[in-house]
Amino acid sequence: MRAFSAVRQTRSNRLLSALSAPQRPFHRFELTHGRRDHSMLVERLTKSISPIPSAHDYLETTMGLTTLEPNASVDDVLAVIERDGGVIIRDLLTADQLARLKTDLDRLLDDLGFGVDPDFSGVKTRRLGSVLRHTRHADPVVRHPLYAETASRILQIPEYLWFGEDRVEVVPSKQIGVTQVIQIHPGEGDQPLHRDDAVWQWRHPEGGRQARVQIMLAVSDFTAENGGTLVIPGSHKWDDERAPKRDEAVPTEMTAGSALIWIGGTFHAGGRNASDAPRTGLTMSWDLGYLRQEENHYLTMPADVARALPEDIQRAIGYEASPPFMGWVEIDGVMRDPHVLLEDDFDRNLQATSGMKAAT
Ligand SMILES: O=C(O)CCC(=O)C(=O)O
Ligand SMILES: [Fe+2]
Repeated sequence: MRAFSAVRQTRSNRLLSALSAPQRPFHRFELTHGRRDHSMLVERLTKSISPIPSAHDYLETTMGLTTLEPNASVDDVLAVIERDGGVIIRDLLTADQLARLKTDLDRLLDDLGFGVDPDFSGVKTRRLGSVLRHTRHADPVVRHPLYAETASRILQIPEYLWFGEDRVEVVPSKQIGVTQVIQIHPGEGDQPLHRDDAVWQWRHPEGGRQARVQIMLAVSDFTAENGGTLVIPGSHKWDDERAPKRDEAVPTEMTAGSALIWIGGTFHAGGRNASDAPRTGLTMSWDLGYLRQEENHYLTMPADVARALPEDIQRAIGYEASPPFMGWVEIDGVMRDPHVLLEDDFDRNLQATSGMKAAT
C-alpha cells in the first residue's frame, strides 16, 4: 500500500479511479447505504443495466446455452451471462482473422507433445501457453469489444476505501490471466467439471464479486461429439456445497471463429473427443487486476537473476505454484511449477497440480 499512502483524495477528485481504469463504464453503479452492495455482481448488473433480452432476440437457444449474433450489444452479452453463466458469440472473428490465427497455431501445435496429467489436463491433449508471445493474431480476441468490454463491466467494479478520512473510489484494472491453446485429440476423456476461479480458491457466493471472465474461441468447429466445452448453465449461482454432475452439463456447439464467454464461477470442462479429428480451442481470461503480488518480483528478479538466490527465497518471491493451478508456466506443452525455470533438470512427468487431495 506504500504507493497510495501519500495520496489524499476527495470523492470529487477521483484521481485514483481515473488512473486505474481508462474506461469508466460504471455510471449506473449504485451505492447501498454508502457502501458497495455485496450481492452477486451480475444480479446488480441486470437490475441496473438491462433486462434479460427476450428469447426472440437470440439467434438460437439450444440445450441451455444461448448463441448471440456478432452484432449483439455488450448489454445483451451481460444479460445472458447473468442468467446462464456463459454465452456463445457466433463469428466473433472474421474468416480472415481466424485463418491467420489458425496458421500460426497449427505450426506451434505441430511441435508440441501431449500432456502428462490423466486427472485434469489430459494425456491426449496438447496445451500451449504464452500465446501472446507466439502470435499477434490472438490480439483481436482479447481486444474484441464484446469480450473486453463485457469483462470490464463485470470486473472493474469500484471499491470504496479509506485513506485517512478521505473515502476514495478505486476501480481495479483488469489483466490477462491465462492464455492457452487446448487441442483435444480423439480418445481423450471428459475433464472433471470445475470452476476456473478455483485457482484462487474463490468462494461462492462469499467471494462477492467475479474474479475472471474467460473466453474459448473455437479454432476448429466445436461439437458434442468432439469435446465442445461442457458447461452447466446457471452453476455460477451455486454455493460451494453443490457438486457438479455430468448430466447437468451441456456441450458448447459452435462453428470455428465463434466463442464461448463465461465467468470464473461457472462449472465447465473439456469434453470427451469421440470423433476422429482433434478439437482446437484458444482460451484466454481477463482477470481482476489486483489478484497478484503487490510488488512485481518477476520483473525485478527474472529467471536469470532469481537463479542466484537461495531456493526458499526463489519460492517465496513467486517461483512456486499454489495448488491447484495458480502460477504455472508452460514448458513442452505441460503446465509446470515455475521453479523448474530455475532448475537445470526436472521431472518431465510432473505438472503443477500438487497439493490436491480428496476431502474426507
Ligand atoms: O478445453 C476445454 O474445452 C476446457 C478446458 C478447461 O476448462 C480447462 O482446462 O480449465
Ligand atoms: Fe477450465
